[in-house]
Amino acid sequence: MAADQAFVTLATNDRYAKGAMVLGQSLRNYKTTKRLVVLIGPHVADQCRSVLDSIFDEVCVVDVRDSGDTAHLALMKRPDLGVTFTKLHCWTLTQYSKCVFMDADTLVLSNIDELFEREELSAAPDPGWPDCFNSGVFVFRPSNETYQKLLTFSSENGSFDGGDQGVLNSFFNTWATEDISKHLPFIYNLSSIAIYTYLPAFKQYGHEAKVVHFLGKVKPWDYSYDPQTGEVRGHSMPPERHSDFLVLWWKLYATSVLPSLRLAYGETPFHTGCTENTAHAGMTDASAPTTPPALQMSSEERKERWEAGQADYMGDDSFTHIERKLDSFLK
Ligand SMILES: *[C@@H]1O[C@H](CO)[C@@H](O)[C@H](O)[C@H]1NC(C)=O
Ligand SMILES: *[C@@H]1O[C@H](CO)[C@@H](O)[C@H](O)[C@H]1NC(C)=O
Ligand SMILES: CC(=O)N[C@H]1CO[C@H](CO)[C@@H](O)[C@@H]1O
Repeated sequence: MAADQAFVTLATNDRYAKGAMVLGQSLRNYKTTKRLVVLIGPHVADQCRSVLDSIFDEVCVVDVRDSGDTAHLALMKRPDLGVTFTKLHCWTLTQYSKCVFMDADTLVLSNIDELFEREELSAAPDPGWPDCFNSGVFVFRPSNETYQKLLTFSSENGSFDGGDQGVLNSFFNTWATEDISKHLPFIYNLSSIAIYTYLPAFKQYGHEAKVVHFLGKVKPWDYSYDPQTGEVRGHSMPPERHSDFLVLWWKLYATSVLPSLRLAYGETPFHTGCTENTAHAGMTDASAPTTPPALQMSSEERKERWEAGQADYMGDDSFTHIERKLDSFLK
């Protein structure tokens, strides 16, 4: 039974690969009985691939540009949707009857195998627009037919937010109204770090969270970590953003993932993210940001982001949405 069901994630570069490693390790730690699959882009370093190989049952390299099929044609038409097409590739995993997709910027806090009792397409409401689902975690049934339809759909119609969440919400457009069992509970099963912006509710319900989704532009791997003090640092990170979840992510990375990375890289320098090793800390891989992105934005920037579907869920603008969302769920 479990052999034909899988958790699936996606890493298009070495930074997201670290996220996938931590996610995969967290699923293993909570003793999932499902298979673990990671889709990777062609640019992920061999060293990262070998570490992914040790955590996941299957590592699938997806290069839409080389595919020569409908995906390639779709990409020629909509080059802006490159990463989206890579993610849609999860529908081709037809060796599995059912899968749960999880973004590489999520982390599980308990065993969540019960998600496989749900049907396609189950997902949690998006905190910014609750009538849309968040495509960070969703239940789906691999199918070549659905895959082809998704590709045609997105090349014809594009994506209203420029990414996979827009495509998937337009395609599975009855999600909001059709079947409430396809709504994963927001608080319990997809509690994002955004909850921190509504602290009273978080204190009340946060301990029941099963999945943390590190929404927003700044990802856990963009910070740095001091294993000696257990402190997570980021240049523009206000002190209250030192969340327990972020520390949890880094502890898992430093204890379970980093040793394997060090082995894989050997003498080759790489971006560890940890501050104790100054010789390595100064090095960055090609995809690492040279300046840490600022958390504080002007309202102009925030508005632009919001309209581009990249709301800063950790910022001020999220409070009212989340409060409304929580109220509606917790009645
Ligand atoms: C889906 O397509 C792939 C590639 O063409 C093929 O290997 C696989 O057998 C197909 N799956 C099903 C269930 O038809
Ligand atoms: C584009 O969207 C419209 C409206 O949702 C839909 O009817 C149509 O089938 C879509 N196009 C494709 C190629 O799927
Ligand atoms: C506490 C709670 O409501 N947890 C729910 C999380 O989602 C699973 C299924 O995905 C439900 O069975 C749980 O009740």
